[in-house]
Amino acid sequence: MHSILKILVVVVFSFSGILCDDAGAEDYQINFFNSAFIPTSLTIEAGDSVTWNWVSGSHQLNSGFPGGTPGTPDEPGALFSATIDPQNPTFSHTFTEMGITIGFYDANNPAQIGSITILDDTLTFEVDVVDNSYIPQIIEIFEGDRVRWIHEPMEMLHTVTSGMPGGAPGTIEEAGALFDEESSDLNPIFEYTFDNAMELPYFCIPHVAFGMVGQVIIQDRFIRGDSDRNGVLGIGDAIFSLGFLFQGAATPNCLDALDVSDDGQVDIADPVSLLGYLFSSTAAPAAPFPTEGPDRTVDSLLCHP
Ligand SMILES: [Cu+2]
Repeated sequence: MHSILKILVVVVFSFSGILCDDAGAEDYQINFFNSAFIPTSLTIEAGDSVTWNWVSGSHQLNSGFPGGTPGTPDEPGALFSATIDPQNPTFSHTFTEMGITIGFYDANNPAQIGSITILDDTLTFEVDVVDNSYIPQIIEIFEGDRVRWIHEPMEMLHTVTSGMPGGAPGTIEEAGALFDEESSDLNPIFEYTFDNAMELPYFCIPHVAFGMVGQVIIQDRFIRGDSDRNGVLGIGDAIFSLGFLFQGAATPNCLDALDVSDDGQVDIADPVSLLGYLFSSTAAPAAPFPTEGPDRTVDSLLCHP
């Protein structure tokens, strides 16, 4: 630990001036006039925040809608409630929900309604079933993503069967444990959503002997910079990274989380940027940050649980 702290001190002083600024999360502004919000609706990503700014009038900002269903995000004030007036001129909220629209309104003037739509950050990946192969044969996705297998027209009958022949019963390798679907002109599209991180082999029952196998690598969603995977960013993450880089600690399962700069490699610049963010208010880590999410930058780093 002693030598790691020395490295820390050296890197903070040597590099803290040269950090670039590509922030992950955005802050959107809504201005609160006497009887209008501008803008009235926004589309944002999870982890972004929205700030309401007082311009005129006196307002009671509530999340939800007037009369919204109790127990849902539509319930008045379920997510936030704030007075916006000259004494309380701004209010900010960071949205971590995903794939939903959240309403807001002025309880002093309930006709004044707005909404924030938070995009879903999942994707659908396509695999072609063609020429006795799955193309691409290996795909790397994140929890929550979908894979769509598309049967090439006129191609002979195949299957998309999870696991492997003789795979251990009761495990994901057991043949057909998760899915066993015909891929044919009659059933040309099969789609599956992967909710859990794992490395899943799959195969074609008629053609496995000819090498018709594939693999889906489902990665864990993560927070960039959270090297030790405890859910929060702190000096421990920088120490963890330096331990891996310079002290021979075992290779972490989620190397992606260590790549603070998202340049596809883990190097000294990563703990340096993290320390800069923590102690010098320099740029925040690239997405996914500050909430867990997928890394859509194509690189060789993976995030396993
Ligand atoms: Cu086949």
